[in-house]
Amino acid sequence: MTQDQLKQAVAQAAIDIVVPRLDKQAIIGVGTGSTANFFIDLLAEHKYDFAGAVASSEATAERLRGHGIEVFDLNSVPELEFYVDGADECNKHLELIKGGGAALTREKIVAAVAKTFICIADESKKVDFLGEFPLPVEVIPMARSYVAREIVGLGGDPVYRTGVLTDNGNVILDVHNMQITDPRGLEEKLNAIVGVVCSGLFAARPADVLLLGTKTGVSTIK
Ligand code: ABF
Repeated sequence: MTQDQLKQAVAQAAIDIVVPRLDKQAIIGVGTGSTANFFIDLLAEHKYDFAGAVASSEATAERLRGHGIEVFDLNSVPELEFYVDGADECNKHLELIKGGGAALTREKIVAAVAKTFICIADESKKVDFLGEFPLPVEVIPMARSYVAREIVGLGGDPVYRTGVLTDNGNVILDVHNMQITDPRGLEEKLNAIVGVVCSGLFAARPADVLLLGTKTGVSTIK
């Protein structure tokens, strides 16, 4: 199976969980990236069975609207039963690194609101220790150098992602060379640096379900 076929398979597995639980009032949180895009395209086949979606990025909002799915502002939504999104890395505790697509802050907000966060990923994303994928950190532009120095103090090697502004108008530092043995602790330390908007570590609020696409089928980790 190709990587795209694995992504397609996990997207379908998420559909199989979510769609039977939908009603006409339901609003679904939808993430960003190529795996999430497979999910969006499959979800479109059921667009008359639910009210609409909250998007974790402008790109996702555009794709949803392109399918005729209504996109809601999160502030007008009292609750989200599901949030479905991909990841850059995941471990067996369902802790994640996200933000390769620079949408980490909105993704973390939607994940916080959702009752059930379903992460969909192909097996290349599964690691023993998070951190081989450079950890994205969204930063207020004027704090970039200060935050970078603080991250060096934590043992990381931050690299400014040039030419990228987030949907929130901020910049991204990608932190290399960190083997993350305590994801929750590091998430807390990063959150405490003034000027950090959000880190791509999803440990305080990990996924609830991980659907991992492998060559022998989709495995469900809870
Ligand atoms: C988002 O999309 C991100 O948090 C992560 O950066 C990325 C994964 O993309 P893909 O599914 O294309 O690998 O969910």
